[in-house]
Amino acid sequence: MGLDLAGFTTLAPPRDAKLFEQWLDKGRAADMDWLERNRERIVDPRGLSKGPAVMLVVGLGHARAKVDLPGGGRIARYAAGRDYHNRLGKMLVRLGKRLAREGLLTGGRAGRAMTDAAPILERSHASEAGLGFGSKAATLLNPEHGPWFFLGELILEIDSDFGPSPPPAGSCGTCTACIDACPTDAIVAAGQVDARLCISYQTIENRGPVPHELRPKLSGFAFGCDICSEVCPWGIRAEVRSDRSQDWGQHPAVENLGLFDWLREPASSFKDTWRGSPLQRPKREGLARNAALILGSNPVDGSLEVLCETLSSHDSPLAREAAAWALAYGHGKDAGVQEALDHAIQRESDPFWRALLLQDREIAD
Ligand code: B12
Ligand code: SF4
Ligand code: SF4
Repeated sequence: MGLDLAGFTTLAPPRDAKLFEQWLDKGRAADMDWLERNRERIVDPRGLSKGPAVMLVVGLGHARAKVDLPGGGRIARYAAGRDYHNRLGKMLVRLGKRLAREGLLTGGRAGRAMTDAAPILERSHASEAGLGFGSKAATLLNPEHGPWFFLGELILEIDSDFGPSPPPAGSCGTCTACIDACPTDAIVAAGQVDARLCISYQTIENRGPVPHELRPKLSGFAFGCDICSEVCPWGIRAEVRSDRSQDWGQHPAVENLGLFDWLREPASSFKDTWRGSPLQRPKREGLARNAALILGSNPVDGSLEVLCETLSSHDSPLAREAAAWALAYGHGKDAGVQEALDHAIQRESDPFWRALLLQDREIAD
């Protein structure tokens, strides 16, 4: 059905449940409250089926070359084309229907199809289903696809006992390339990522301002981050061996729009512009924030004007504040910047945003 990897495991508590709970207890989930809310379900997913069932875990490759935006800045490779939640989700539903048609399911139809935003610990179940092995970067690595594959699951009532499978041969060995390369030191211990420090969290999931100390470290990533995958020897090998750019395509907005466009996108057209793309997730103001921060660290021809325009007239305080930081950090000595910042501070009545603007203003001094 076009899937690259598949394996069964029992519908049972994931092997890494304890590690997940420790991760939550240390606050490493940042503001992703849904993980805490679903703690019990994640730690024991047996409630996902009424009767005895197995979990079919599948993998879909997405390796491709790095994705630069026109005019500068980058996005995570997985996000360049079609949204995997839709594509993989549909594949799983089709697969479930087909298994049912062939009379293979005890209950007559497949149970829940899941990918990503589901209350289960996907990487742990996937390693038990034999799809890959856990790594120091926390990514699940597969010898053929490296870290470049998505995971999805289907709950199936089947009349046989499909137990866990051993993971494929491979390991990190003595390598520490991802830990050494992570610009924000987000890999706080082998296999443990603190989302609060991770560029991927900050540029995709965080709905508020990115902490000041992380802003200069985004390393050109305006959405997601691939650094720990790109430096991984398993990732480097897979990039060439299993390129999937043709299958996933490139969204027209990724192909044609640059960071200036992200800052200028009107609210009325945002949905149409980004329809079908994973870049919709941080919403219009999140993308504008990210664009401003990247331009602040890497000023280019014309960024001064676009950032001034954002600071004075964007309707989102999140975007305006990011533009203020970008102007102070990247253009602080340019004519008119300090005045523009003073003006923005005077106009801002909300104490939360005003305090951040004052902090930005100090950078320009
Ligand atoms: C929340 C989340 C995030 C958060 C937190 C990530 C994290 N590492 O915890 C943020 C937003 C930062 C994030 C980023 C990314 N994510 Co994400 N994310 C999730 C999500 C929804 C839950 C993850 C979770 O529960 N984390 C808690 C930790 C404890 O569990 P874990 O991440 O699975 O990590 C395992 C290891 O840490 C291991 N472990 C713990 N301690 C130790 C110690 C040692 C020594 C070892 C070896 C292992 C180990 O146990 C865990 C379970 O097996 C899953 C989907 C899902 N429902 O599971 C996708 C998922 C993990 N993400 C995915 C992807 C693609 C990414 C990014 C690559 C996206 C990008 N390019 O920007 C980055 C990679 C960052 C990284 N190095 O992990 C894929 C991973 C595919 C793969 N082959 O690994 C998933 C499975 C989504 C999917 N359906 O494909 N993500
Ligand atoms: S995704 Fe980027 S910021 Fe997050 S752990 Fe990997 S290298 Fe670090
Ligand atoms: S870069 Fe090295 S240590 Fe990190 S995940 Fe890849 S093999 Fe493991």
